[in-house]
Amino acid sequence: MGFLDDASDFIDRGVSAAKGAVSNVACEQLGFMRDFRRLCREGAQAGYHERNGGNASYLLTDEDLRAARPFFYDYASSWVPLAAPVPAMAEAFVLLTASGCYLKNVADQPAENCAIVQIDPAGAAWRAVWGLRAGGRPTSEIDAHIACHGVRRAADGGARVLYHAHPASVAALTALVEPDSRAVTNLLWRCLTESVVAFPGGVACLPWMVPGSAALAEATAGALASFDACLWQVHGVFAAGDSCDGAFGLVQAIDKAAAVALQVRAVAGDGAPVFRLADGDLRAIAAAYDLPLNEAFL
Ligand code: 2HA
Ligand code: ZN
Repeated sequence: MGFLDDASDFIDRGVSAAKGAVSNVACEQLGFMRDFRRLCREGAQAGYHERNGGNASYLLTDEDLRAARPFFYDYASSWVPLAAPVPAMAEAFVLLTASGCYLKNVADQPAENCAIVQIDPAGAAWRAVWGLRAGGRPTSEIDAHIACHGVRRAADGGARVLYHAHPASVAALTALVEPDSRAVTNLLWRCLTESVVAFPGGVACLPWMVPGSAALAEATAGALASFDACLWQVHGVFAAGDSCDGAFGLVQAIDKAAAVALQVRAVAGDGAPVFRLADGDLRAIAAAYDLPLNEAFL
């Protein structure tokens, strides 16, 4: 008996649907759910989610939890261990997209394409308390999501949203340059004026790793301790935000800069561009907007 069987078992009881009908509200209509559904729709419309590409998560606040709890199943799934314990996430509740789901379908069918999971008191396992109405399990990148929420929660009270997208520009650019965080940040900062405004701390860039692996989860959590976004070589980007708009906007800004860098490279070939932002320009923008520029990356 795998988790799939357990999930189908508790989901077949239809408890959530019944509760929604009685109160004439749906978990899907809660504010955090609506934001999350819109994030998935916007990401799909932006072309970031071919097939089942990409995934997202949202760390519930106490207020969200109070609003959502009445919709939770009476019988949660059985506990499933995480690849590595994340003590900072003990007892947290996290909304995640489902494994294999197409993000374009999340907005219309959240209960089938998402799960709310509860983390156990040791931060070592999760169980589904809502969603997955058609069975299945949360995203294959759940270990990266929980580990990253953990480092952010431990450091600064958390980035509510983690968003993994597949912009073509990021896959292409990281095929052309070494996965060096400083070099990649420089490229993105210097080819587009607003880049330094969107990510003054820079971006991390990891070498290629197997998607969904414990190694990728651990390395991404390490990167997210210091950066708001981490590029995965020839794969995509994993970004943190205080809101769905914040995480999505950051990915858009990285996508735009990566696309410009590629266009300049395609046109200029080996020739140097006529203009790139210099250190002084980046410092001037940071000073004008009072941004915490990562000087070590200049
Ligand atoms: O959810 O994008 O990295 C599918 C993926 C894995
Ligand atoms: Zn991916």
